[in-house]
Amino acid sequence: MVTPFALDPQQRAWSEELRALAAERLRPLAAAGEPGRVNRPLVAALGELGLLARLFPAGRAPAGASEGPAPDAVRAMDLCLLRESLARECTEAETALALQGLGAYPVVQSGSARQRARWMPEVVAGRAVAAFALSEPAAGSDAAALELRAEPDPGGAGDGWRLTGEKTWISNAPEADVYTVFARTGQAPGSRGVTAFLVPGDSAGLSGRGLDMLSPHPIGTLTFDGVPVGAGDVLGVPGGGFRVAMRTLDLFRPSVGAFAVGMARAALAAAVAHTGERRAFGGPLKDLQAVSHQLAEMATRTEAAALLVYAAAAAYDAGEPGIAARSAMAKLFATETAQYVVDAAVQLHGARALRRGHLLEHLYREVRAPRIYEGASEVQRTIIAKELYR
Ligand code: COS
Repeated sequence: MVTPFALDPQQRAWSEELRALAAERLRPLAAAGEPGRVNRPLVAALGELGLLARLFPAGRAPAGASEGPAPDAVRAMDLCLLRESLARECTEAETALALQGLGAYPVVQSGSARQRARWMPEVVAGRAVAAFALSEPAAGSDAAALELRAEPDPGGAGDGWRLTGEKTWISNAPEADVYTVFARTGQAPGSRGVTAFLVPGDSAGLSGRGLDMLSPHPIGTLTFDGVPVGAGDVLGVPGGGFRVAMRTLDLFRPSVGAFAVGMARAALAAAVAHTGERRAFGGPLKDLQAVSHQLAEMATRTEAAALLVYAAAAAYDAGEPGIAARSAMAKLFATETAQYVVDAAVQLHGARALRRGHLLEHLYREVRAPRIYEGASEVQRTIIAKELYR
């Protein structure tokens, strides 16, 4: 029997298929990649295997999407199952897929037919690499404080701007082919004065450099030195950029939770295998109650995190109210849980888990950043608390 709290048989079968693809086809490509650089063969494989097409089923939004949400353009549950399943076998593939999604979803959600036609087929094929550029040196958690200036372009056709300023901690920068960039147009304060633009990576005046971060994928800064953009590059409407960003994060936050659940499941499976085999004090480790209770706690919290993620994704797909808070809860709980589970799995393995190249050494590095990006745990609590008083 399938209950509302379980994946259905097709979803389970698809998850298994994805894991097999990740282990057999994507892991070798990930292993051949250069740390800190975009792995283009990996992104291309995500296209060739049809995984990006599953993420963006139409490659474009339904008619009218530029005025409002396009709920069937991206299925949150599909996004979550993709991310969880890939993460169990190959976090690099997971992240490459997620960044294509995060960078290009604003085009599906708020882009014009021309913008979608220009970029989505390339993104879906894995030929164009996308990125989401919101954070700045002085605007991380407080996204509405962003300062990148979009000033009317006196030399332009009359409907253009020039972008001047800096973005930082941008995944896939400076190598992406197209960026969703949030800039300040006009004098309106805070979130009201923000506009989203689509900026090609080879735009005049745009440069960047990589940052040496705890991350296998590239993260960098972008410097905008009078980068020209026109009315046709606006995503949505001028002044509507903050909503574009927040609605994108509403979709992606549960899926960050799904990434975390995938890592937690991988760590738990490793810990179960190890404690079943490793002998100490006259028997397998699992026979020690301190060990078995630890495994039980890890399994219980992972299951709870998965259920919260699936519930938030299902609510998103059903168009239910209160999505911002449910999204925030899923991300908060799952990322904090994964940190706990991976750390506990390391402890159960002892020194061998810290050897460079061990699965848990890899997961221990990978599990930290999701508690910070797309809104730190503290930001998620702020969003949840705000909803309580709405
Ligand atoms: N969907 C649609 N609109 C939303 C929204 C959402 N989920 N959340 C906020 N908005 C709208 C609000 O309705 C409000 O609109 P009005 O001015 O018309 O009333 C506007 O956006 C501002 O909202 P709010 O006052 O809540 O904004 P704050 O400046 O208080 O910021 C947080 C809210 C903290 C939630 C936001 O800054 C944030 O998400 N920070 C983290 C940023 C982040 O995740 N960065 C990671 C980058 S990607 S790695």
